Amino acid sequence: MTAPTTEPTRVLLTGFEPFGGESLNPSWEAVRAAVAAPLDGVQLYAAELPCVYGGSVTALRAAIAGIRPDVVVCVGQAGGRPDITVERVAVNIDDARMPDGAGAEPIDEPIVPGGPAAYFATLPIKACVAAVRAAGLPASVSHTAGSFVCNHVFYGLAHLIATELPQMRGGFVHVPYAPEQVTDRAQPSLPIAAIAAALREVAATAARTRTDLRVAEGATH
Ligand code: PCA
Repeated sequence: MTAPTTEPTRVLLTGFEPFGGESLNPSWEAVRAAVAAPLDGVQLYAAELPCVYGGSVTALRAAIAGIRPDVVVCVGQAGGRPDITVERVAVNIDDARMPDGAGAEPIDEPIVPGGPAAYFATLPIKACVAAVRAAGLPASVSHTAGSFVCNHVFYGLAHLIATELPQMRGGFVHVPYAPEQVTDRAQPSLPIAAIAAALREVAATAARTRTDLRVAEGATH
């Protein structure tokens, strides 16, 4: 008799193209590395998104339509942050001090006019943080993904889940610079291989965990 086979959970990881004059984006480099080896019980997929407000969500939707993932974890660079940050909330605003890759500089524009002010990630964010820490890497919950393209794509993903794909789960992870980006700056960094290992922990945890840990990970400010 053959053992019953369970379908692997399909997890799509996305990273961004370089922006802000950088020669690489650690999010995409780490996503690429993260999907290069098999992961137990999980089928990993990767897609690179442009650093453009509307275009990022268009590319994300196309990737989701082709891959039909169970879980989506979008990943972006948060230069200056020292650790892997699992985002809790996406807000319905585009407003940043730098233009996107297509030169757009929106001020206080809703991402979805009339949409909810915010969405929460539908991933077990605290379990993901715990898993990254257990792998020996620094991680925390973040309560803002900013109001640039990363927040935009996170909100777009959450809106897609809320309105069209309720079976799918998704969230966003911000990652620090890679060391090669900060050789001339006193800024925190993590090697791409470490970021990739952290993303594999997040993917595996999100795939197998539906009820989050009940531990305090909030912030006082
Ligand atoms: N980080 C930017 C956009 C693309 C990326 O990798 C952000 O945090 O909004």
